[in-house]
Amino acid sequence: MNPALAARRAVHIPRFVRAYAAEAKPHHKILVVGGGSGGLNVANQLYNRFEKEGKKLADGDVAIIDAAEWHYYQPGWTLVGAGLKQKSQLRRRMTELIPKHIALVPEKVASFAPDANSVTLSSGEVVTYESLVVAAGLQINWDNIKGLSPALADPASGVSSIYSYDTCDKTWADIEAFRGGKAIFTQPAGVIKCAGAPQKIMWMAWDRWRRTKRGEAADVEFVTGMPTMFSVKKYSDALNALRVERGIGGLFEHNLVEIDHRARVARFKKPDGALVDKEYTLLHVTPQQGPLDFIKSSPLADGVGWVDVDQGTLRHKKYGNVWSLGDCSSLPTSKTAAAITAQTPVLVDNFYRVAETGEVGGAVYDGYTSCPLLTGYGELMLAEFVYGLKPKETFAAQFGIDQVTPRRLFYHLKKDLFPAVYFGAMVHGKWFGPNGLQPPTFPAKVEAAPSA
Ligand code: UQ1
Repeated sequence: MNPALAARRAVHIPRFVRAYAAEAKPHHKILVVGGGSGGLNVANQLYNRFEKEGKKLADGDVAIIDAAEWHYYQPGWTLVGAGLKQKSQLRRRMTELIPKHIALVPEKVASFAPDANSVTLSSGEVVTYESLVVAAGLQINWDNIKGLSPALADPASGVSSIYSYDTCDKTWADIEAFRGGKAIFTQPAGVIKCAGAPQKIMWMAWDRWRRTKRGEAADVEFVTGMPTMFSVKKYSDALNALRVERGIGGLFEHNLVEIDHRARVARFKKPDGALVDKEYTLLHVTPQQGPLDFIKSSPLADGVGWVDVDQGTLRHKKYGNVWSLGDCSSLPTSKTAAAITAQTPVLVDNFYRVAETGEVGGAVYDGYTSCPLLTGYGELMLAEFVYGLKPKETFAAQFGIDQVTPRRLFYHLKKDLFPAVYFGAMVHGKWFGPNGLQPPTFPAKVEAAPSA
């Protein structure tokens, strides 16, 4: 046996602890709140940037606060719901993902005190910082839908959701158990992460039933609190045409508010307050989502509860040493891991230039985000867009391929490439979305527009 492995065995240290983080201290130069996609990506890219510039930080100068035992690849939960992956493949222990030069504070944040450059942990301890990056994600409000929790807990209810680790495999079990009847897929009114996921799982279920000769018996309906299939018109129109072509019902501006899982009735609310009850055999629920309470109640929040940052620089509008990205931020774009691949390098560049010169540079986030819309087994429509809901398609730009047409190549990006590059590179700060492994470069300063 190799000596390192023997030593580990001797003291019963499991393999995942090999990269165990630097020591947590009462003060860190850079404090990152959240060890999800945004937090891990930004903590590593910040460390790597200072090192590359010859200003290597000491072990523990960068710390991540996160109490979670597991880190989840959430974009994979749709694949679990569609029977394409095992959920246990898509998570890692947090300690396994944090490199030894970054500290892990395995606690929850209770409150922020940006005027004192500190956060208070739920243990009561206070941690101070020079700079703070908030990448805490969002909150799923399961209890906003009356009867949802007991419906999810009952294995025979036919009610499931791909929006949690605990319930995403129930979705696949329900799809497989379905023999016919009414199948309803819901999307709430308001902001959610990955706004395409509520219909992706519907397209997969529809295709699965069709391929297994259950299509005729399935009456499928998409019931959404939103006015259209998708926010970007180009993709929305194509998805709506697909819905009609496939004989799938569409009910818009109907927001799920209550489930009676014994009677198998779902209740929806219309904008005018009218209630509509619908019977179902299978119900896939996308829960309501919003800002985390500890952010909402903090001085960092905007009027809604998101961390109030500049949409171009990602710097906090009031506190110059505070930054934010990902789901918890106020950035007016769709909340996805793909968005984080574009946000992180901009944040890091501006952060570094502020540290060096006191001012942000020329890095400006254009709102890039992407939604790989599974439309069936072996096909995917790759929506990519920027602020203003304008398409910005990587493959259209490079190869002249219109991404509104579902393709097998895109399907394999989502199913095979993205999960691999996520754990192989992105969590280490080494994946740059459409740029691949190549970090984008930014001008030191935005060129002033030439005067007329
Ligand atoms: C991406 O980089 C990424 O991260 C791993 C995803 O995973 C969730 C994505 O969905 C997308 C679309 C990207 C962007 C990358 C390319 C090559 C378009």
